[in-house]
Amino acid sequence: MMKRYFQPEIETASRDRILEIQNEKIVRQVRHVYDNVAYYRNLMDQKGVRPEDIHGVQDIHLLPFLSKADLREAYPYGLLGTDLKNCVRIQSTSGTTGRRVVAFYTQADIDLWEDCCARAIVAAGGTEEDVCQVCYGYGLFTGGAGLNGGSHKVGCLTLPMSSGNTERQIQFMMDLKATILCCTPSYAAYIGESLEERGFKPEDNHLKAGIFGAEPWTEEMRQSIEKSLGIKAYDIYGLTETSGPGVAFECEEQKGMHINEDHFYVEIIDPETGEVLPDGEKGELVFTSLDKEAFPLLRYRTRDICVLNRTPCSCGRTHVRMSKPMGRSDDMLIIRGVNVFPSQIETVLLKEGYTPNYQIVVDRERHTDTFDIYVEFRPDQFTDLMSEIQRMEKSLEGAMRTMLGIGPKVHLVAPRSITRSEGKAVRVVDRRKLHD
Ligand code: DLL
Repeated sequence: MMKRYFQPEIETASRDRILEIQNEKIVRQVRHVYDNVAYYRNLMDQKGVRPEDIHGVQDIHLLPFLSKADLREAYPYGLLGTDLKNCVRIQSTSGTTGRRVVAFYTQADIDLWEDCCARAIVAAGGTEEDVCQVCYGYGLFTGGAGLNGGSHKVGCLTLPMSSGNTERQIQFMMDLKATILCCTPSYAAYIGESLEERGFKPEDNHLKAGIFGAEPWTEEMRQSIEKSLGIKAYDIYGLTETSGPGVAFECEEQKGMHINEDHFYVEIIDPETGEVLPDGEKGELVFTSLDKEAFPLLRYRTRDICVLNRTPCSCGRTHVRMSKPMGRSDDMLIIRGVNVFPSQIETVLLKEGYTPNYQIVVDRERHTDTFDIYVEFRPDQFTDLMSEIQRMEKSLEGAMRTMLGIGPKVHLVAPRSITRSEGKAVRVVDRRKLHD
């Protein structure tokens, strides 16, 4: 039978009940952390906060924040909340941006994490009838392991593909009639493109839904993927520090992601002052894990910028919704003094009828920033008529200037000449850092 929720009693619990659960858990969790994590105990002592000062979530603001800098300082075992012998797994980030996070899990932690992913799969229409193709990376990255575990819990037939080898992805997808696709949105777009190249139409595959996350993507990108694969595309959010994917997920409304509030307490803060902001204001997401044993982070600053929405959702879930992250405070480029988010560029490209295949290159020449965007022609637009190329480039430059308040140099390049990603896309090459 089609289930609407994986754990209905908690996913549709009354707000009073959710608060009751959170209050109960936070008291226990702060005690657990204070007793077991010396690093955080020191931070609490420095701030003069004792576990008995925390009576419920209304007191969370008294606790110190944890940041990526703390994670680096405490690496690898400094934030461990239990004996290593109780841990059964680690997962880690790729460390491409210079941060390597190693997160630890007990079996109970993995169980709760997989529940969160199972909720996301059921929200996307997943049942035991489904064939769920997981092409997030397996291994240290949390994407593969998380969705794999969730898919098992739902009872889907799970295809543990991992990322890459697109030829094989397509063969399994078609031969085994995959109905749910899990991967990064940029890889989903690439799979769509590859199917089209092989002469498949959207209705030729059996997919009905996709669960895409791990990197920012726009509404325009959603529509483009939905069209090319003939599916409904759902967003999923999470980070290694909080277990992985499944902290929040979209329902059929596709208007924000429900945060699993029985496991994560969420705050939005002003990234400059650390002040807690009221719902509806844009700020940095801060999570407190309410029941993790091995890696129990309290008030962890994600650097992701977004807005919370507590209006009731027609899907029946009562958990608060977060907007799509509108970039990270550390993803923002400052070019000639102007703040530029890659998502703004993606929005313009898709609105103007281009594909989401682009790369931003920023450099510095004679103390001035240079700003170039490489964009692929669509195969049907491709021309070698110089005047036509220049006209298209100028037109795109104008649209970019209107959106960004700063004009890039646009270079149209041949279809498929920008390297495709199988995991998180590399959208920005900032060469300025090499000189400074
Ligand atoms: O990306 C976990 C994940 C795997 C999420 C699969 C969803 C699906 P990290 O590698 O630690 O973990 O990267 C976490 O990725 O702080 C966000 O900046 C970004 N991110 C994750 N999901 C989304 C999303 C995984 N849906 C960082 N939209 C986070 C935008 C996202 N950004």
